[in-house]
Amino acid sequence: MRWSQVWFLIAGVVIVLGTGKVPEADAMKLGVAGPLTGDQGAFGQEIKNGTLIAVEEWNAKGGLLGKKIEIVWGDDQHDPKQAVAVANKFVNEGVVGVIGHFNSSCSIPASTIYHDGKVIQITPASTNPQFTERGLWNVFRACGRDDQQGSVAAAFIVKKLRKSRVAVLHDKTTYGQGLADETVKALERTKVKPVYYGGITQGDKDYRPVLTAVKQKNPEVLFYGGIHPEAILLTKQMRELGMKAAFVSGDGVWQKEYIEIAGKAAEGAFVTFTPDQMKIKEAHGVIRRHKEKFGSDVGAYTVYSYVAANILLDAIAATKSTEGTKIADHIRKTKWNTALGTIQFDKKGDVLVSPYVVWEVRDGKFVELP
Ligand code: ABU
Repeated sequence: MRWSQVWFLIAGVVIVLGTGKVPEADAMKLGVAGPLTGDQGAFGQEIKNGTLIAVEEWNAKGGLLGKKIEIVWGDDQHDPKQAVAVANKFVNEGVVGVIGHFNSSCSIPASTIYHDGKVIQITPASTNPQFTERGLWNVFRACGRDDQQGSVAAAFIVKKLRKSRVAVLHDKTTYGQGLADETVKALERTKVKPVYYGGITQGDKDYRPVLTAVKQKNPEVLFYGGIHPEAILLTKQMRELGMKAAFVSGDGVWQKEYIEIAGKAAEGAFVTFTPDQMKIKEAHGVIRRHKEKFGSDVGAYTVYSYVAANILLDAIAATKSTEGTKIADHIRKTKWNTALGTIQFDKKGDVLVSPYVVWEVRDGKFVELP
């Protein structure tokens, strides 16, 4: 052995003993992906914070199978191509599983890469049915699905608001158009046919031309399938145009930024999402730790991300294995006691129970309707 090699070895030992830090090669790598930056970054931050809290707790208890857990971040910027690049990077780096992505348009193409790499993927937030409808053994979601969410939105419009003139817009994404279509299907089951149906382009700044066309149809409700950045503009611009229609949307708009930026225009908007997490006693611990660590309340998908990470890490610990198929079998057959209450998965990877309710923006806050 040459002197340079001896010094290299000594330096390695000093680093490990001196800092207590586990060398990267010995860490258990967990992939966490979503729109970590960009206009949907607020949702990415929820995934980031929820998984960080989970991993810190695991590492404080000694890690996983004797190794520290290290998060490998993947910023897909809600772009399907970036998501595939992130997925390939994760598989090549040997992650033991993935929490993500946020957008269905990212989770779905990425899931094929994870499948081929035998990597488990649990999305905390992707609600498009196709994520779990393609027979992949490696996919799970902690959240519900848009066929459930769309039915609740349609029933609310028809039975609670008692409206039948419904215009439908979507952002042409897998989630946005998918949710719009599920809502339309459910509306049509009650014989309500949309007076307008069309797509907008994500990232545009002026939706007044399409809103003017919508206004001409005199709708009582504008249902929007999409995420909050565009919902902010649509809500503001429809009010600027004097449109009085109720604005109804889905979980992609259950975002504090929607209310903060849309301001008064958001008042009275309705959004479907799951029931108040503050009422789930098991969630109180992570909600409190989030406040202590980040100084803010959890968002829509923070606790979902925390739960998804815990299920994956628990399954690895229980099976004492990082083999994808073993972990997947264990996740499927286990009744999970989580921060969202008891969760069980079906064969496809969907949760057995996922209630949706309607929230209204009142005085600058989302308020769950009875
Ligand atoms: N479910 C809300 C938005 C994320 C997605 O499914 O694309």
